[in-house]
Amino acid sequence: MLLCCGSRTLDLTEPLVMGVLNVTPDSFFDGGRYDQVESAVQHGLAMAEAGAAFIDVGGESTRPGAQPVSDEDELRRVIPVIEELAARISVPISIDTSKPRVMQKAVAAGATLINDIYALRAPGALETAAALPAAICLMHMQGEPRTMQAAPQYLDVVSEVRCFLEQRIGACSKAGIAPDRLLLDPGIGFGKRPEHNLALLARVADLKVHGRPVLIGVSRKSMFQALLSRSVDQRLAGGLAVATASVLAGASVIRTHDVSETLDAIKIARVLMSAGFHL
Ligand code: 8Y4
Repeated sequence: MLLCCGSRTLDLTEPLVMGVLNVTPDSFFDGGRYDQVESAVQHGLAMAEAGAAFIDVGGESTRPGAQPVSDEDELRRVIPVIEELAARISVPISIDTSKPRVMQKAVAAGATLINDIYALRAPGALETAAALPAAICLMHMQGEPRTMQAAPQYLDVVSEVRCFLEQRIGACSKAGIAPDRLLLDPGIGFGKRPEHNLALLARVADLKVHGRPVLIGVSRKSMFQALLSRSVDQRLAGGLAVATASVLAGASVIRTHDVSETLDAIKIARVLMSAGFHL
């Protein structure tokens, strides 16, 4: 399975890790200040060093209840970090945004993957992404971040997510985006209750619509509060268990805050598969 990522083609035959680099004020960042740019860049470099295959730079919090930010604020946070990382490492940089102007400037600054939780549904996003030399992660979300966890509802969550991904692949195709640029994502925690998240994780193989690779992001998410009663800094083991299970079930990319630990878990999943493990 190949992913066209700007001028590069990535081989997704072996599962890869995407490291999360938040440059949002609710983590530690308010943008632009040299020391903050430098500490974000250092964190990105450390994740690349640890073996991340992508560094996902995000300037808008997508946690439930988070406040939206302006184009200008988001650009001020992400662009200096992307420019500096792109100058210093060859690891593909991903831009976590739904805003067309941020997509454009981030790709100009060196990003080669657009990670959009709205799956290019914002006005102008589809056309903008089509014209840029970058791969795209299409994620499913029911509702919007501010309210999505109020009352998630599905008749059949797996069919509905599959159907959504199918529709977005179709919209991409109509806009001139080749399928080899697409990565798919069920959006764990985005308008989903724990039982919806579990149903999707149990069916990762069914989410590979048109054979495209699937990304799974569970790192530190609130499903571990519900399942294990663990606070954010106590969710590593739960995340590794889900990463391992997802890879065994056919996931191609794991998005995580914990790169080296997740790579170890993936390595175990892979050697188990080589030893004959199958679901
Ligand atoms: C603590 C820390 C509690 C982080 C919650 C969180 C995904 C994603 C996010 C995902 C893709 C998050 C931007 C949510 N999750 N993009 N983004 N897939 N493609 N919450 O699952 O990490 S942010």
